Amino acid sequence: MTLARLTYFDAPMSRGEECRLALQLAGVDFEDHRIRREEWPAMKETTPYGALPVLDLPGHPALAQTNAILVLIGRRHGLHPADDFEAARHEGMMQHVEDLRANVSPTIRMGDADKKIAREALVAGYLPAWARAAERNIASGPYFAGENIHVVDVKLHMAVRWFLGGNVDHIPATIFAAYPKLMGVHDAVREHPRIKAWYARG
Ligand SMILES: N[C@@H](CCC(=O)N[C@@H](CS)C(=O)NCC(=O)O)C(=O)O
Repeated sequence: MTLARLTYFDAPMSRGEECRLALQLAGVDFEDHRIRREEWPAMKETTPYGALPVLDLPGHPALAQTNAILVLIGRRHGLHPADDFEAARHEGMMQHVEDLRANVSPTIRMGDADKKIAREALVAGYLPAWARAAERNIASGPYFAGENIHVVDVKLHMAVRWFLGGNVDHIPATIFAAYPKLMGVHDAVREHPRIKAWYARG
């Protein structure tokens, strides 16, 4: 293996897509290894933690856990702060996005009636509280820490994008519309030339 290889499901979503976007932002030439759902059961126990994404770098064992992957890419390519306190502050926000996933993802596997009840409760309570907390911790923009983009911004972008397409039943596409700093990070990442180039590649 001579290239970095990022393994994830074949969809532009969630933790895998944020690692792809971070690699693209970093200018890393990588193999975008996409697997089919049918391939996953046989592969699961071969991965470090039984989950994707996994990053393989030449000369190293496989690396898993999304935030660890993002921090490594960020540290190596100037997309994560060198100052240890500021880095920890970014990692706090990255964990905040994982907390969002931990609260919303269980509803994916619910039946329709339970899903509706659970998601309406999230819309009434958890999701606005999550967004208020995100908003309190974002600088004046356009990015989380101000003028410069970091891996945390990619993660916030993906969190907002999850709902923005209106594809999550019972959660309005506008759920984060009232939070200008959060939306601003989403938009600034979307408009970054390297991110635009990723989606323009066809
Ligand atoms: N804590 C892990 C969670 C990884 C995770 O749950 N990945 C999901 C896809 S986003 C997965 O592999 N699901 C299939 C499974 O758990 O079998 C991380 O941050 O990477």
